[in-house]
Amino acid sequence: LNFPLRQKFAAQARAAGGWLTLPSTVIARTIALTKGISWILIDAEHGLISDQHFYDLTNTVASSGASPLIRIPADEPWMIKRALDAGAHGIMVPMANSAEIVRKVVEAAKYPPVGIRGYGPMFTHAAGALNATYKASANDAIIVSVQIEHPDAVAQIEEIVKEGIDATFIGPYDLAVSMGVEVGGVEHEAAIAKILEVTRKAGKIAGIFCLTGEQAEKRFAQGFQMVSVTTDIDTLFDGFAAALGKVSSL
Ligand code: 3PY
Repeated sequence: LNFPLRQKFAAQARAAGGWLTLPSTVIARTIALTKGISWILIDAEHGLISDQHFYDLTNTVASSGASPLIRIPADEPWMIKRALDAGAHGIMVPMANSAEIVRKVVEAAKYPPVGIRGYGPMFTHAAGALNATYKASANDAIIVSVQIEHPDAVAQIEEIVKEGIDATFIGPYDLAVSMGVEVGGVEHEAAIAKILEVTRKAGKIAGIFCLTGEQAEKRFAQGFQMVSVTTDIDTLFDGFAAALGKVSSL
């Protein structure tokens, strides 16, 4: 299996991603074909996407040259199984608030003897291989990322990064809400800096969600390696607002 996002990780290169909340293959392809995108997060936590859309979206993204990752709604092994069986190149798990949760996530994402993932890779076309060929390299190729977005996770970050994950991925908005602080305030940025430092010291990939190119540039410059630049729905809001902003007397 040869995943574009793995290639970025191996090259220690910046991995810029798009965020898909709408179950549209047209939108998925449009974003995936945008120069500079190496991964797309298919959001089944907060987006309108559900597992019946997984197969078409993963295949659209992968065939457009980017890695499809699926954000599942919660840290449930059966959700991890369904996302990976649709050929996702990786998963993102929200609210990974303890090392124990993270250990179970990793187990669910790996075939035995490493983990407990059930065998059903008949629809993993987006990963580039099926059945025995897929199984032979899935454990090494699949990207496991966990979201650090709660003070409990920040408190356990040293233990979390020792688990068999590839990446921590900060959800800055949830982190601010769960910490009870302002986005971009001193405590918020201190928590983000700590997660970044501990993750990188452990040799893992540090990721973070951003909503603009300016934010993404700042986070890459700080040392983050996997950064989203905006979302489909935010782009629509911003584009319409910008166009309407030029029209008077509305
Ligand atoms: C957050 O910022 O909380 C996220 O998880 C990104 O959607």
